[in-house]
Amino acid sequence: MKSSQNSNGTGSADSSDETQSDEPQPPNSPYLEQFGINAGWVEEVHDRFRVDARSVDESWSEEFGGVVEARDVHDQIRRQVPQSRPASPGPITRPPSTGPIAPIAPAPASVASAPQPTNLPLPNGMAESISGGSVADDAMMLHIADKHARVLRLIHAYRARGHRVAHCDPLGGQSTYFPELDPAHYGFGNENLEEPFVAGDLPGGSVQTLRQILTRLGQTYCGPIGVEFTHVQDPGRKAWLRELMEESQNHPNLEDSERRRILEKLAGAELFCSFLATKFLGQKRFSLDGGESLIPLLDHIIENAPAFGIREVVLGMAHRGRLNVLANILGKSYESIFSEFEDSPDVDAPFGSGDVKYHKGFSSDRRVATGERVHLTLTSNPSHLEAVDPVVEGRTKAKQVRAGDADGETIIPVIVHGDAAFAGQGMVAETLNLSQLAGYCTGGTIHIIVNNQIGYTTTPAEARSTLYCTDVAKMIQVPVFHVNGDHPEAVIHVTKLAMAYRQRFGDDVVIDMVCYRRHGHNEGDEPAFTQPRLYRQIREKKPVKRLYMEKLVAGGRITQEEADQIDERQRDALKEALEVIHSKSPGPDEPYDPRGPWTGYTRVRPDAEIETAVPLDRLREIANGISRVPSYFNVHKKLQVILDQRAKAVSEDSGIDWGLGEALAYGSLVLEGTPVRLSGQDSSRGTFAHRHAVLVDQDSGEEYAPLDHIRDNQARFEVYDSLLSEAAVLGFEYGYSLADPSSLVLWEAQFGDFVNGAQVIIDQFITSAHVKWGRMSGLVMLLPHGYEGQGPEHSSARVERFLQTCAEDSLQVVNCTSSAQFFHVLRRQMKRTYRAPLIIFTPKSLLRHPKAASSVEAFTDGRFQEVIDDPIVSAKPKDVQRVIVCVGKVYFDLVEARAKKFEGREHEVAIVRVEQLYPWPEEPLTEIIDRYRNASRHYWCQEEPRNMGAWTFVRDRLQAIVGKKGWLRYAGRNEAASPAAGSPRVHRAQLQAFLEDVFNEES
Ligand SMILES: Cc1ncc(C[n+]2csc(CCOP(=O)(O)OP(=O)(O)O)c2C)c(N)n1
Ligand SMILES: [Mg+2]
Repeated sequence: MKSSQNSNGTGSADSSDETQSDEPQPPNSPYLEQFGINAGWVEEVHDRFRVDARSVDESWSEEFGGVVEARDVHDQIRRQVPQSRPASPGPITRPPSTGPIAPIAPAPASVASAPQPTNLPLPNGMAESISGGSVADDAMMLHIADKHARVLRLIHAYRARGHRVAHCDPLGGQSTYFPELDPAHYGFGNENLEEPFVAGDLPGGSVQTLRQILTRLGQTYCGPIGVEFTHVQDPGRKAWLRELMEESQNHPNLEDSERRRILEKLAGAELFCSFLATKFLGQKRFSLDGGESLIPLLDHIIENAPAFGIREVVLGMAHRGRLNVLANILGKSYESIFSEFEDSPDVDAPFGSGDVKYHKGFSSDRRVATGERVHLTLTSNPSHLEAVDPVVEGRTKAKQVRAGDADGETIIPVIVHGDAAFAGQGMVAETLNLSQLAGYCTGGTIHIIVNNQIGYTTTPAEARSTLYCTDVAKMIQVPVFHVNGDHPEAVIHVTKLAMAYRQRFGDDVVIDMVCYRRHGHNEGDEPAFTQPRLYRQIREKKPVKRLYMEKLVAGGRITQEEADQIDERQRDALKEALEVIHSKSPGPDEPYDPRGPWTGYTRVRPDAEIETAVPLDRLREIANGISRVPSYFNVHKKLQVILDQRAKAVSEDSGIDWGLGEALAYGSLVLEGTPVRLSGQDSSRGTFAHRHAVLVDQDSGEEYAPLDHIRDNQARFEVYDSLLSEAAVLGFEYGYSLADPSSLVLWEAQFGDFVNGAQVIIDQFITSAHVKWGRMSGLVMLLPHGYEGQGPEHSSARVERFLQTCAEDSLQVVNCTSSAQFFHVLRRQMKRTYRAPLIIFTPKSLLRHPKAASSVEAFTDGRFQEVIDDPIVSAKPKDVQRVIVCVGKVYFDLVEARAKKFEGREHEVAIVRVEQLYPWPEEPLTEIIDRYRNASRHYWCQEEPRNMGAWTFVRDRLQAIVGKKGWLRYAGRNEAASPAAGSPRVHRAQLQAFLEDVFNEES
């Protein structure tokens, strides 16, 4: 039902107008008396009546006083006040003395001239028609109700819009006037300040003077803290936060010991910045100067973590202040950090090319003041801003799952962002969107924006279309605290609120710490080139530590000597560390010894192949298990047929297709104690309706995953249909794999073509994290790939791009041609202690191709074959004239074409499948090629265009194997700009053309 406060047509769910949202509004409907709770509905009828009198039942016409009189009734009622009311004195500028209230500047002309309360009497008969009482009493009653209602609107306006004039900007850039916060906007002036009003749910009494009301509201919502929270739809969350803030008036009330700690942390932050600046002049360090309050903020989270039951914090952050955080929060030794400035890394470190100092991760155990320990992990991250966000989330999730922390109460993610990046990067929205989804929820992330009001040289006006850099976060219904970074106590206060909120409600929270950047983007930049006026102002600003220290000294909280001692201690520690590094070279700061869950895993690829076969009775148990549902469960009829076929395929050995092969792999792993987690768009059913890992009861809609119910004491099987994102979901799964090497973690693209939407995660993490940061991952990517005439966006998973990054054992890249091969490679991924990401180009049409199905024996006896020799010709290798080495489903096209073109002479052509492209299977391939010693023609055949697929990767490697036997020829599509033709006819013609080529006896 539409309520009176929403007569403009916007629903309460619309957060675009928060003053009109779901807060209780004063009852100002003219129909309230007569129609009680139906007043809103009557108003709705009235609204329709006003637009078109014929659209409502005739009986209403009289009620609404006829067409013409009805039109303005609502407005008139609102404007009526009794004769005795004094004329409005106009807007007040600032209520006197009792303390700061909202900084209310004189109203602009438009507001001053807005309709003010007038002294008009009610028109004859109006009051009677409403209440049936006497004119004078009713008019008075309405006047009083209206006045109180206006105060309640004012109160709500402060809650919703107080942040618009809050003093959040240390550079003083915030507005000083916002019309809805001006008492004059509601018809109040100085003469009303001492009048008592109904204060609704505002703490301080149900009746308060306007001055008291304004004072509390101003202090709560318009000081150094501005809060956006009325967009949160849940009344419970909103009320909880509102009470906490209004009771305390958002005043920190800290103990002296807390104040001293803040000062120490600020001193540590500031001295670290200035020390690096003087000792390592001109080197990039992305200093925190201007945003030093980040350090006491993070310190507060960690120090207070145990009190909230938190024992581990997983951090992610970009360049700004990272070194400072490493030193002052994670406790990375100054020596280690300085040694990186001296560029004296340990050249014998067991992993590759490394990374710059402000990207490296670190972890430590920190003992807090109470003696309890908090484990801290700062995730390594690339320059690519915000790309680390989903990685932090996935990593946290895995840690939570391993620890049995279902609600995310003991292990929490904290991500520090830049203002420009938070507003600009789509990854932020994608990651926020994961936050409440089953399978991805981490119980709430504390987001901290180091809002220095600039991004490189870009100002906020250029960097975003939104009011705040944090506006994107409002989409997930979470509070946003804007706070002035020059007020460290206020920063700590919002941190307390944010932590408490996160722990209580399991939601994300955002702290927008508004500060400034004292230097250029990096220390070599001259900021005045682009922001001369801003930097003139910044140059004159006192650093936050100085401001705070002066405040504490002036308030008698600390003596000047004590303050100096704090500085001195920090300075000495820094100096000492520098001396140590000059006298001895420190070792690598993050030893590459696999620790914790990684103990026993290795990045050194084993030479020996591992057994991955599974005994027949185990296969039967799995096949029966996945075909079984609880007796009450009503499976779709067609699916029941598929389930029955699956059980039979194993018991009768009638061919195990792709979907079943995959299920057998997962089933065997969970029975062996290895958890399986698969996520991707529509992955539970499978894009191609081949997986059916989750069944849906046709009556109740209940879901059931048979793979999770094969046996009582099995490991978890989880499959999640993800949000429609590639980058964040892949980043999440990669992060998950970082913290859990003993689970099979898979991400599936809907079509492999969409994988380039996640390119940054692939390039910056999956393929290179090992050599940059020494991080292992056993993530599996399933990328449907294959040329089937479905056009340029449903054909190619961009094989070439993965192969281009293959070096130093960065990846394993496979393209299997049978269900058993798929089964074995999935099992191999977990059965070895070797961990490297596995890219699998998965099929589409082959999913149901009888030739891609495998016999039971291939599961009970086999293992993954990196290369598959031709089963037809291998008995008579000497007869082979032509060797075609291929990859993927084109193998089946080649076999078919050979049967036609070399009918009766098939044994003259060997078709060899490379199932693993990287690591390149040189040895088995050499053995096979050498066996066909009489062959004079050697081809590489692929279905992708020549400039794509594996050709450029394979050419030199395969030619080296073919050697003097001849030159390697290419058979495949011609070079192309787009991966595949749009027309199925062209697609077929291209296929025919290269099949002609490869079997052409003249060539
Ligand atoms: C995805 C991406 N695009 C561009 C850059 C280059 N870049 C580095 S820092 C920066 C500005 C970041 O501004 P902000 O997020 O406000 O952080 P600040 O440096 O101000 O702390 C840019 C554009 C990058 N690192 N990543
Ligand atoms: Mg910035």
